[in-house]
Amino acid sequence: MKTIFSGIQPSGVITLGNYIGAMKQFVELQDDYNCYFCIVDQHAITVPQDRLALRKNIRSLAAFYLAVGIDPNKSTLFIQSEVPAHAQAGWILQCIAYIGELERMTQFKDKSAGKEAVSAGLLTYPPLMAADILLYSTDIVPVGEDQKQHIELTRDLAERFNKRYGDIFTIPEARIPKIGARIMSLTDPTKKMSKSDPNQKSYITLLDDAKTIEKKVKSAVTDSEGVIRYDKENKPGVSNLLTIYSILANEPIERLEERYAGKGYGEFKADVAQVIIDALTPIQEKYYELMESSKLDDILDEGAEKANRVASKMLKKMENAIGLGRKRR
Ligand code: ATP
Ligand code: LTN
Repeated sequence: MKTIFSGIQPSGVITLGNYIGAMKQFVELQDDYNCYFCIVDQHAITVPQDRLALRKNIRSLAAFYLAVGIDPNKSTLFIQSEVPAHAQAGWILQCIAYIGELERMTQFKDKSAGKEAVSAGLLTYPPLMAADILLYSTDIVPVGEDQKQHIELTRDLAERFNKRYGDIFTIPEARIPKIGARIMSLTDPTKKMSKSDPNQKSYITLLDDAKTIEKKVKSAVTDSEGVIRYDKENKPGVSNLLTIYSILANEPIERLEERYAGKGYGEFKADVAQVIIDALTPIQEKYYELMESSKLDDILDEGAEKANRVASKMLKKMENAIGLGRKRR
């Protein structure tokens, strides 16, 4: 069975973008692959985080993974900081990476732009991500479009390491959904929907109630043409709403275009909101149930134990290949 690894940062409440671009695929893949899903809390602290909010978001993300359908009997769910091999392997891979290639990462450029103080961790974020992936001999990494460049760098680092020290790492591949790989912001449909956007109207969280969803979709930026058709270049707002509708209702975009021919944005937006509400209601019910049970901790304990077993073995291999520490007697 091939291995899958993916991670999500506990940097805020999960958005519809995270769900459509990443989590929805995870659920579909877990029957056919050996899956590891990680709460990457060490990545989250590359930008400032409030201590209490971080703790809450970690627990909440674990509950979301399960509420959307990750089955702990099929997949390993764990918290990155509970498996020390990630930071240790991350350090080694930092020493394989070049500063120039890290400075070229668009996520680094976006997140550091205009900031007075930028943490060194924001720059060295991708070698830690490479460690996450390579420790488990991962074949496939399901992610949204924005992470493609990081996976390419992971491949480069793995190949460089293998060439220098011997064939240890499996070279992973990104798996990016054909549609929905980049859900856009509702207030600026030329930017991706992001949970750390300061404007809450720009994203829908998986915990938004029906009224909030209706309001946010109603005020979503579109255009003045008044025609419902998919045209990403010229009609990014309408195209984004069509994408969301199509994925959540499992209907092709062309069929939606036909159904809404001659109809106005008001009616279309009301239906988009309803489709989102219908998709999120059952997830929310399961989420609240999980947050109140102790099941969550048992699952995370078991996940960390399994991940530790696999990751520490690979770390040892890396250290031996490089010549770190002592040879075991
Ligand atoms: P942040 O804004 O804090 O950087 P984020 O919302 O971009 O976070 P991540 O934790 O970085 O979310 O990403 C988790 C997964 O969700 C990744 O696979 C990422 O590619 C995917 N993802 C994030 N935003 C979107 C989006 N707007 N559309 C599709 N996929 C997305
Ligand atoms: N960088 C990713 C989160 C992430 C990840 C990973 C994704 C950290 N480690 C390993 C896939 C595999 C993000 O910002 N979405």
